[in-house]
Amino acid sequence: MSDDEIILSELPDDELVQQMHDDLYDGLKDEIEEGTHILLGRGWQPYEVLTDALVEGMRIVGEDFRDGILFVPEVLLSANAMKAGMAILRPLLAETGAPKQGKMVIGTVKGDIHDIGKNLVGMMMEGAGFDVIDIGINNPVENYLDAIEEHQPDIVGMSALLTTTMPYMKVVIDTMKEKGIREDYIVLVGGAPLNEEFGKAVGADAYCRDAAVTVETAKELIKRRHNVTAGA
Ligand code: B12
Repeated sequence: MSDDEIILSELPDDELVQQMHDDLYDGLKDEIEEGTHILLGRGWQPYEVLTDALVEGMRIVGEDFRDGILFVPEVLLSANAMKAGMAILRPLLAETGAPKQGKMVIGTVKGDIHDIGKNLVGMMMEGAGFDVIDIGINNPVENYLDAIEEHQPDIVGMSALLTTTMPYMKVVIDTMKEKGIREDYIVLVGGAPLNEEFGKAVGADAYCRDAAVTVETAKELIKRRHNVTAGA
């Protein structure tokens, strides 16, 4: 059977998810949108669609990008297809009616244009009841400072996907220290090349390996902060 004869809605769940991995790999936006709708229609939770179909698909893309099998133009198409699926899931994830938790400013650091992970963290945080101010990609320290001043968030989140851009997180945190505002905010960092040790080394409150961990960590740190304030 050739590819164009595949009718997504006729595939059982596991084959459909497999097909979505292939379609994400091939950057087929319409098919990813269709597959996302079908899984939701079958009662899948938005978070399951996100992780099992989209994030897992992007993981495979990442491996072949790393191994020189896929190149930037192809990965861009995959990223666009993934974003189309995420756009369908976003309002559903935000709809949980969770009580308000706090405010987060999030952005990708200077020199770095990767935004899928950041967007995903933003979506999940919104779903958990946080107001999220997304300052986008390629942010110099001034952008973080401006957003902090304007929005007075509880949390500042920084994303970096490149080993060459992740040291910039320290520039932002050190500048916050110089201005005497570092301790006023919870700073969370994330992105594929980071780890816990790096998070500590740059002076963040926590490194979070994925969006779900970010939500849990954010809630925990906010709670701790409130307890400290209440006890003071
Ligand atoms: C998609 C992609 C691209 C797309 C980006 C499209 C977009 N709009 O984002 C395009 C094609 C543009 C691209 C470009 C490049 N890329 Co690229 N890219 C990727 C790829 C395949 C997937 C990234 C992704 O979206 N993952 C899916 C999301 C869901 O995962 P995530 O980002 O890790 O996010 C999760 C966590 O990390 C965490 N998290 C993320 N951010 C934050 C923030 C906070 C605050 C918190 C708490 C948590 C958190 O939670 C997220 C959700 O669970 C990765 C491979 C990989 N293994 O990561 C390479 C990768 C990151 N890219 C790489 C490279 C080299 C490049 C280029 C330099 C290639 C080139 N020659 O031009 C350019 C750089 C452009 C630039 N200046 O930024 C390398 C980096 C290598 C390194 N050691 O630095 C990687 C690792 C691929 C590889 N192995 O070679 N890329």
